[in-house]
Amino acid sequence: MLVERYNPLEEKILTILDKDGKVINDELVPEIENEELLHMYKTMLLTRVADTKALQYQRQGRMLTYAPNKGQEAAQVGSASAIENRDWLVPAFREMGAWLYKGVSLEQIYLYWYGSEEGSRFPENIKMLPVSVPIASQLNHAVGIAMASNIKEEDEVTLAYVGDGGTSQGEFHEAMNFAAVFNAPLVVVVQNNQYAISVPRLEQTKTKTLAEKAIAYGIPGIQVDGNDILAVYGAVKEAVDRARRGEGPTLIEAVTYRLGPHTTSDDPTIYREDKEVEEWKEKDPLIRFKTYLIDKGLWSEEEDSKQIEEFEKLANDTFKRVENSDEIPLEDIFKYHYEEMTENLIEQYEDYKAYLAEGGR
Ligand SMILES: Cc1ncc(C[n+]2csc(CCOP(=O)(O)OP(=O)(O)O)c2C)c(N)n1
Repeated sequence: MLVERYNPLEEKILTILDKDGKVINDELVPEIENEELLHMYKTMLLTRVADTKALQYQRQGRMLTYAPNKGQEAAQVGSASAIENRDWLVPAFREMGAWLYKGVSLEQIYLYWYGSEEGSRFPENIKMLPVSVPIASQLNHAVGIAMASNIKEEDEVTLAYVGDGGTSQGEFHEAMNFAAVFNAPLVVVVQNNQYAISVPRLEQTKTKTLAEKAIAYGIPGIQVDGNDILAVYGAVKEAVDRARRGEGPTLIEAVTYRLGPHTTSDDPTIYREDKEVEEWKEKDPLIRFKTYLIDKGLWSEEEDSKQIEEFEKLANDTFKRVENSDEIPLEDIFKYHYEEMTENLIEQYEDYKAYLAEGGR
């Protein structure tokens, strides 16, 4: 078992594909069909393209605040591809690859960041909760779902996400403890992207890893190279299988890096060195997986360029549809905070209406 072989207290981290896309742990390569490998790669690529585009739309004043995913695609797709349709996915807010993999459309994702709650209304067959911005609050919901699955004797597992910063919230501890005590079929993936806005991981906690926190809850924990999609998949799949067998929750720390800003309101050059970013670019999860697929004869640079063009067109067409959809009445923003609008809200609503009437956006 990977969780026994890679004890976080011994600072062991699971890597299968090295940064050049070469397999360094042959016997640990998970069994994944070729077609599935390609689907995983294409989902990562779509995430990269749609994410880059979203940042541009925001900079052009066409989108609200946006939280970029660049650099974290393997942690997202590698984990989401290890669950099945019947399983639940509980997001934080930086998992575009996982949402796409789960079947959420790009249109809905763009709608969400465009400010429409319609972006959170998923079709019935997609078992995913809406994006959760209050840090770590989603984890208690995730444990609740997993406990309910046990009570209802449903054969389903819940996969939940949180960031490195989120592990300092009270909700993280409550959720992990509840999950362990009630043997909930839950897998928590911590996307350790090294920063909680400007707070570096080293200032977040005194423990050497985030995975070792599992030990205090009495559950398995493992640290994986979050830029290696095969390692992420392998660890999450093992945890999902364990949960489905009724053996309770697992905590997985995917060590990755946020290559972009925290959100579009952030300037990361203030708190981190370009050199560090450059070093992490060398470990780009997308390039690593692409090299692996090309070496396996499953993909080529030509196909890659063509696919990028197709995805760029898809992103632009999708976003134009979102922009041109007239689905968000302005009053929605103000109307549903309270049963009746407060004086303050009425004033803000009127102000904003006037601003729009003058041609503002
Ligand atoms: C309860 C709560 N406190 C503060 C914030 C403001 N906030 C938004 S993102 C963030 C940092 C989150 O860091 P991390 O969990 O590492 O996730 P990342 O943003 O790096 O993906 C904070 C403090 C919030 N959204 N919710």
